[in-house]
Amino acid sequence: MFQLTRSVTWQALTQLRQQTANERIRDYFTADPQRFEKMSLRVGGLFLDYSKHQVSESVLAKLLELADHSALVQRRAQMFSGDIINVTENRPVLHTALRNLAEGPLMVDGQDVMPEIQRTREQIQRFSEAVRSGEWKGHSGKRIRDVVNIGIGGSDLGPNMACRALLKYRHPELSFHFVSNVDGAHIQKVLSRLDPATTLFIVSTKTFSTQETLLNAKTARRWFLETAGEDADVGAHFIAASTNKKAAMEFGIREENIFEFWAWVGGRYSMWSSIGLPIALSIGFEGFMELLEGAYEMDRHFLTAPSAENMPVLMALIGIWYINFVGAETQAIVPYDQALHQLPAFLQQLDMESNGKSVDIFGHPVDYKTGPIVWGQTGSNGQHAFFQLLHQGTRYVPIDFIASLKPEPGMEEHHFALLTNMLAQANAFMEGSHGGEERGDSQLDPYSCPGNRPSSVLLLDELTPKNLGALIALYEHKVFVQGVIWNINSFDQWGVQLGKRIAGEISERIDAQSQDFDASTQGLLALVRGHFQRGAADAETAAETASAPAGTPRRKGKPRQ
Ligand code: G6Q
Repeated sequence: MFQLTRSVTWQALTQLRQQTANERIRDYFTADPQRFEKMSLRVGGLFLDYSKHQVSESVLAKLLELADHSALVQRRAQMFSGDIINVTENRPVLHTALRNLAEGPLMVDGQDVMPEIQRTREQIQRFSEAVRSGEWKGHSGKRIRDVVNIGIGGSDLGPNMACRALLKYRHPELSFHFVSNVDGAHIQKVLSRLDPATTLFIVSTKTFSTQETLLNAKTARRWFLETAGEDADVGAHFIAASTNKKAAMEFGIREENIFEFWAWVGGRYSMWSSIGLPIALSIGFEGFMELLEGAYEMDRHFLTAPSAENMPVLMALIGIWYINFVGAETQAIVPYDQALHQLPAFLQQLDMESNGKSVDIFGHPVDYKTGPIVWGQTGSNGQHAFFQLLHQGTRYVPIDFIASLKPEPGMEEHHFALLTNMLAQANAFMEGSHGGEERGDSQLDPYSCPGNRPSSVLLLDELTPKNLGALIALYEHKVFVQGVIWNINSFDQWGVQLGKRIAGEISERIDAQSQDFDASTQGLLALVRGHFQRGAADAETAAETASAPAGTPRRKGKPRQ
């Protein structure tokens, strides 16, 4: 059986790491004045500079060999053509079909999926145009002014991030709100500002069974019925994006207002589907199509460019270098663009849910690190906060800086400051500083920043729907390539499913006082129970147990009543 870590290329990369560990990135530039030209590339409106990495030419060549020896070409072709690559869920993975703008059929299981994708696109177009023009009326004849997306995880983060990123393209008479958390404070705060007669709720849930979303949707419907309409009016204010038509109809949503999508669209890859409806409502259907077009262009690039010139492949390989050979645990995403402030959260889910796996596609445990911890915040804010650790701390954190070049009219001075701050940081992370040198003391000291810390700079010509589409598709494919090289399934999420199941079981059994749970969970449940059904008695008992010294035996037999 093939073992990645025993492969010749992997071993060679391990050795290369030992040989190059003390090399300084800035010396690569001295040795090769062409490094920036060689290690940067453009795809459409995106420009990537990957020259400030601790990656020498020989390391890069070996990383490319790793990609060549992987199943990348085969698995990429399989993904785009609808083969079942999500093996644990027995599904194809076809978010790329949602933005396929080519003519011709795409056969999955003997069926062309393009006509139904096209039908849903047309439904999104008709509906978004009706709402935006005011033709779609609420129950009392007023036009819609507020749109509330109720969804969580993959049914929230994509449209949420994109609507915020593209805020400047938003319809001036529509406002958008995203409710995800089951904490009632979230929906309460949103509802408190709304007029039910002019509000449209989109219940976004692939399965129509996610507890948080259903509870928020019920609360919204109750609020609507208490403050405005009757049961018969619900249809004018509630629509759904879901694969589960039956459950959506049982909720009271009219069949014609259920926007379909398919099991082969993973939640975190679903903003290109009906889950992207808030985007179409906000920026218009044409803008939504531009978003798809940007992603489609990135798909074509990913499919056709040789690995050495392939943006997602290069980003994936550099990530693998840091994760598997340098030992970095995390990857920072730092957009120098306030409109992209939700991007780190979106990419965190995309990457960590996809590649947070520890068995390979055959179910065997892997003996190498997989997906990194992805985190981040906008610059320049981060400079005044967590950047300190990145400059002087003991961790090694590769950074993706992301910005758009074009300033907003009237904001040139701000934009110039924003971009120069970002470039200054990328430079400072590489160069470092030697406080001691400045004070005539060559020793490393508390004033010194060691430098040699790597970053990529990703520049968008402008933050347009098209460039955003390309940017998101770029990261989707980066994650995919890493998953292929690690030989893991990037498209299931059994950890998320476990959370959903256990939450259901715990809430079902809160009354039954089941002993199926561990002592800690039972003790804590007793505290919770005390606040809901039967007063404080159980809580007190639980608190006694909780405060008992370690080693105090717990009562056996029937759980406490
Ligand atoms: C995404 C995950 C997860 C999912 C949510 C919401 O890939 O599967 O984040 O999107 O749990 O699920 P529903 O859309 O089914 O409500």
